[in-house]
Amino acid sequence: MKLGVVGLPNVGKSTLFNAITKAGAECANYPFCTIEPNVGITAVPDERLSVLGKMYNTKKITPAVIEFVDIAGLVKGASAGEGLGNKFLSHIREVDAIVHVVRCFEDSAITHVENTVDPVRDIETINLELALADLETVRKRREKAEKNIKTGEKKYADEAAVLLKIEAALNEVESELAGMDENERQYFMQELGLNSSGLDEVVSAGYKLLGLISYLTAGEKECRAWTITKGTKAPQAAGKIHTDFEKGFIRAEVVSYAELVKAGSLVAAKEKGKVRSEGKEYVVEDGDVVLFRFNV
Ligand SMILES: Nc1nc2c(ncn2[C@@H]2O[C@H](COP(=O)(O)OP(=O)(O)OP(=O)(O)O)[C@@H](O)[C@H]2O)c(=O)[nH]1
Ligand SMILES: [Mg+2]
Repeated sequence: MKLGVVGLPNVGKSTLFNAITKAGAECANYPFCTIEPNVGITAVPDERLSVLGKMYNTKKITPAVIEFVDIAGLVKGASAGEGLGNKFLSHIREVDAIVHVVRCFEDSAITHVENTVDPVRDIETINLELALADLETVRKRREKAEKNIKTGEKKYADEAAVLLKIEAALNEVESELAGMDENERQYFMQELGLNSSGLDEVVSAGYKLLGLISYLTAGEKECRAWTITKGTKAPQAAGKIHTDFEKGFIRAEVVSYAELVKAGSLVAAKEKGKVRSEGKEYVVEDGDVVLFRFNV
C-alpha cells in the first residue's frame, strides 16, 4: 500500500516527503525538480507500543510502516500532455491513495507556476486534471472493448456498456469534483494552521484512508504493530508474521489493548476473563493484542 504525494510543481512536495520519510530527496526552487519518483517509508505513529513496551519491559519496539512516493509536479493541461504530462499520471496510477500538497505560504523568493498564491485555485486545478485523467483512462478502455465486440464474445459488449456509464458519470461529476464545497473549504481553512504534529496526522490519515489497521504483539523481546486490512481474519493476520502461522493456525489468544491496559498485565487480564480464545473466523480488530497458537 502506497501513498503518492501530488500537487503543482515547486509547492513543497519533496520538502514534505523528506520531513515525513527523512529520505533526503532533492528539493530546489524550480519547477519539475522531481522527475523520477522518490520512494521512502515511515513509521506509523502508535503510542500504544510504548505503553506496552513499559508493561512488558521490552527490549525492542517495532512500529508499522507505510510507503510514500514523491511524484513529479503536475500543471494545468497535464492530462492533455502539458508539463510532464502523461508520464507522471502513470506514477499516480500506481499508488493506492494520494496526499495533495497545496502551497499556502507567501514567499516572493519561491517561484509559483501561476505567479500568485491561491490555494483554492490550485486545488481545483489539480482535482480537474485528475478527473480528466480518469476520464481518459475510461475512454480508452471503452474504445478497446468496443473494438473487441466483433470477436463475438459477450463480455466485451458488457464491458463497453459499463464503461460508457462510468464515462457519462465522470463527465457529469467532473465539474463538481473540480470545485470545493463550503464544508471542504471551511475544513481546509482550519487546517491552514497545521503545526509540526501535522506530519503525524498526515501519516495516520493516510493509513486510515487506505483502510489499514494494526494489531499488536507484545513480549519481553519485542512489542510490534502489524499492518492488516480492515476485515482480515485471524489466520491471514497471523500470516503477516510468518506463513507457518497461517498454515498451521490453531487459535488466537486475544485481548484488546484497552482491556489489557486497564487490567495492568496479561495475567490480570486473564484472571478477569478478558483474554479470549478466537478461531479461524475471528475478524482481527485495531489494537487487538494477539498471541497465535499454531502447529506445523
Ligand atoms: N517559504 C517556504 N518555502 C518552502 C516551503 N516548502 C518548500 N519550500 C521551498 O520551495 C521550493 C520547492 O520545494 P520542493 O519541495 O522542491 O517542491 P516540489 O513540489 O517537490 O517541486 P517539484 O519537484 O519541482 O514539483 C524549495 O526551495 C523549498 O525550500 C514552505 O513551507 N515555505
Ligand atoms: Mg519535488
